[in-house]
Amino acid sequence: MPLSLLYVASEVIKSGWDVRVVDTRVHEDWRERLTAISTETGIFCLGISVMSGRPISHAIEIGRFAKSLDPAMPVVWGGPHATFYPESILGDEWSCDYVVSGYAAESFDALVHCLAEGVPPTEIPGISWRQDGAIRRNVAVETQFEYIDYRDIPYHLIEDYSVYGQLESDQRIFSMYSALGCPYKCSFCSSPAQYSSIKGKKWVPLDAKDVVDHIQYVVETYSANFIYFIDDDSFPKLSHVENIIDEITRRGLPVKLGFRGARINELKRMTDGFLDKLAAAGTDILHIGAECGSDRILQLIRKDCTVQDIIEVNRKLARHPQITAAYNFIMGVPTETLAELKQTGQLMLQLVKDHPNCIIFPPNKFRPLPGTELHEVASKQWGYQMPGTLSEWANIEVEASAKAGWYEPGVERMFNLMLIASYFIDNKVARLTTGKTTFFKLARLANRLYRPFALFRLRHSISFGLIEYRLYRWATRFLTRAEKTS
Ligand code: B12
Repeated sequence: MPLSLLYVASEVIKSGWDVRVVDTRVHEDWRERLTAISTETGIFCLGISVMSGRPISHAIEIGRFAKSLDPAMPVVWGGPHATFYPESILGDEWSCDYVVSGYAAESFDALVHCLAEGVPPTEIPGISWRQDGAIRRNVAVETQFEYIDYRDIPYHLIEDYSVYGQLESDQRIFSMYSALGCPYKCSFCSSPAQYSSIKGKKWVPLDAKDVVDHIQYVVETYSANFIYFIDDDSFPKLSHVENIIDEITRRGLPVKLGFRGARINELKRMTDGFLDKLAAAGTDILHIGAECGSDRILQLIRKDCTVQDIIEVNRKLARHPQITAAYNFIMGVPTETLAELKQTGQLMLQLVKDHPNCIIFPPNKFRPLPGTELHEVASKQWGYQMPGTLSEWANIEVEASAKAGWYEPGVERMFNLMLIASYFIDNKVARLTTGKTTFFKLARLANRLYRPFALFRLRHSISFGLIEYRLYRWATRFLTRAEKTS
C-alpha cells in the first residue's frame, strides 16, 4: 500500500487541505481520475512518490500530464529517489517544480503553506526548486527519525484496500514500522549515510503495545489480515519482536506477519523455541539478506556473518517450514571476481537443497549509491560516475544491462544466468501459484520444462549461449501484455 503518500498527507490534512490519493499502479484510469478532480475541484498541488528506476519514467509521464491539465499546477516529487537526486529531477521542468528530500510530513505541509502564500520555500529544510534559472537546494539534516502516530495516518484516503495483497490470495497487507533506523553499516546500503545525522541511537524500537494497538486498529477497521513490517531491521534485539508476538498471541489477533529486515547474524541467535513462537504468532515470511557466497565479499559488505553461518541458519529455518525463508542476493560489488560470483550461484543451490521451501529472490545488481562506502571505492578506484540525467536513472532496474569498470570478463553473462535461474531453481512458480490465467499457466509450463536446465546450468556455471535469457526477456514482456488485456 502507498504508505509513503499517507505519511506525507498526515500534516497537510491537519492543516485543512482536501487530499486525494491516486495510485497509478492500480488505477489504470489515473488520467481520467486526475482530469475529473481537476475539473470538479481543481488541483492546488500534485505530489508524486518516486523510487529509483522505472518509476521515474512514470513520474515524468504523470507530471507532464498534470501540466497539460493546468500548466500552473505545482508538481512536487518526493520519496527515495527524490531524497538523493533533486538536481537531476529538476532538470526536467515539464514534470517537476519542487523536490522534497528526506522525511516529508512536516516539510511538505510547510511547502504547501508557502505555495498558498506565493513565497519561495527558502527556509524549509529538504526542499529543492528552480529559482531565477538556477536550482536551489535546502539540505535536509534529520536529527531524529520521523514517527507518525498510527491515529494520525489518514488510512481513509485509500478507497479500496483489497488491491493491496498478494496475487491470487485473499491477503490484505498493511505495512507498518515496528522499529526505526538500522544499527548496522553495510557498505552498499544508503541507510548509514541517511541516518548519519540522527542524534543518539540509530535503531529505535517502537513500544510493543503501541505496535500491537496499531495492528488491532487496522484489523478491526480495515479487515487487515497480513502485517508487513517495513523496518530496515526488526531483530537487533530479539526481545523487541518477542514482546510484539507475545502481545499479538495474547490478544488473539488473526494476522499473518512478514518481516523485511532480518540479518543472518540475528537469525543465528534465534533458538528453535523462538522460531516456534514466531511461527505460532503467524509469521509467514522472513526476508533475509544472504547477499553472496564468498566470505571475502561478505566481509567487504559488512554483513557480520560467514557463508557457513548462512548455510547453518538456513538449515535451522528448514525445521520451521511454516515460515518462508526468502533470500536476497547482490551481485557485482566492486572487486567481486567471476569465481566469487559463481560461489553465490552455488550458495543459492545449497540453500534450495537444504530447505526446499525457501525462496531465492532474483539477485540485485550492485549500484553504487551516494554516501556509501562502496561508492567511494567505485569512484576512487574506477572513476565511477552516477547516472547524470533522469532518463539514465530510469534505466537502472534489476534486470537492466550494467557496465562497470570493475567487472571481470564473463560476469555479465553470469549475472544473466543467475537472474534467470533464480526464477526456477526453487520451484516457486509451481509451489506458490495456482492462477488459471494464460500468464500463470504458461509460467508453470516454462517452470516444468526449463527448471532442470536452470539447475544444471547454475550447478556447472554454464553461462554461454544463454538463448533462454533473450527468450525470457521477450516472454515476460509478451506475457505481461497478454495478462493486462485478458
Ligand atoms: C514497501 C517497499 C517497496 C514496495 C512498494 C513501495 C511503494 N512505493 O509502495 C515494493 C515491494 C514494490 C518495492 C520495490 C522495490 N524497492 Co522498495 N521498499 C519498500 C520499503 C520496505 C517501504 C517503503 C515505505 O512504505 N516506507 C514508509 C514511508 C512512510 O516512507 P518513505 O517511502 O520513505 O516516504 C517518506 C519520504 O520518502 C517522503 N515521500 C515519499 N513519497 C513522497 C511523495 C511526496 C509528494 C513527498 C512530498 C514526499 C514523499 O515522505 C514520506 C514520509 O516521510 C522501503 C524501505 C523503507 N523502510 O522505507 C524500500 C525501499 C523504498 N525500496 C528500495 C528498493 C531498492 C526497491 C527495489 C529496487 C528492490 C528491487 N531490487 O526490486 C524495488 C523498486 C521497484 C521499482 N523501481 O519499481 C529502496 C529505495 C531505493 C531507491 N533509491 O528508490 C528502499 C529505501 C529500501 C532500501 N533501503 O534499499 N519496495
